[in-house]
Amino acid sequence: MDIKDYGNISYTVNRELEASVPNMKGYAEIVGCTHEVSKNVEKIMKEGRMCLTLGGDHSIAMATVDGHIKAKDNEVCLLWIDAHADCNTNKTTPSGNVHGMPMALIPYELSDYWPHLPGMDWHKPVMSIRNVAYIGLRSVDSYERLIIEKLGITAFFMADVESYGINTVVNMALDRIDPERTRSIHVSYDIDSLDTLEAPSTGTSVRGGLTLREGIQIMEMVHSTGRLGAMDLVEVNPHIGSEGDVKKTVEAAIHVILAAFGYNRRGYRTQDTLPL
Ligand code: DIR
Ligand code: MN
Ligand code: MN
Ligand code: MN
Repeated sequence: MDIKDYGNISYTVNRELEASVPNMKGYAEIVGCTHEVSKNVEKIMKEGRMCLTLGGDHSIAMATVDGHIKAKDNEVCLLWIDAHADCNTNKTTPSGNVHGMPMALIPYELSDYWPHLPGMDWHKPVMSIRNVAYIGLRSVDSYERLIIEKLGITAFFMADVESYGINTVVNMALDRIDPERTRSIHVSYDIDSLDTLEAPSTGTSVRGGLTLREGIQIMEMVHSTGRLGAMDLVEVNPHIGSEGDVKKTVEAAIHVILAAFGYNRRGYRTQDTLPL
């Protein structure tokens, strides 16, 4: 497999933007970073590559999805694997954390709920919420629930994973967001979708989450469609927890990524060329 590390994103911060929007912590940093992320994802994908973006704060997904869509002319669907719905606006947020907002910035259907965002002129809502599905939800704010129900967003909560099994959930999600099975798939994978026991080193961990086995199965299934275009693996925070916690979390992230890019738990046939 031809893998290229494009390195870290470097960006400049316009400090004057700092307090220009209420209830968005780190706004100036996020504005500076996301624009660069979007340009990089677009460029890398236009080189014919799949793009894996490692985070870091989930707010980067507004940029990775933007770059993906610019590279693929709109034929994209989005799987959002997360304990949280991340669809607060700066008016509904209980925390001011922008990683709780990217799903409200991505779809057309929520664009009217935002004030002008200075410095974010490059960013336009880029896709319909009809092409988005959540998997793994178990910590949803009341305004987020209202948005999910009002817009009819395809959402598989942990209770659905429990009832149907992860295999059926992934198939139902892809049926809903890509009925023709033609779109480039963007997976935005928050490591906190996994249970705290599997991935403790993350900022807002919630018990009762996906097992690593379920988390891997999602990405094996996405890989087998042959249409994975881009993936974000976010919210791994090595400053949280013990050395053992960090090791466990990073290992979980690596297994999920390996599955996304073709590592096969069955092993390989002798005639296969190794994907990695
Ligand atoms: C909560 C927690 N819904 C908020 N959200 C997230 O602050 O918006 N935690 N995304 O990771
Ligand atoms: Mn989350
Ligand atoms: Mn988050
Ligand atoms: Mn998230």
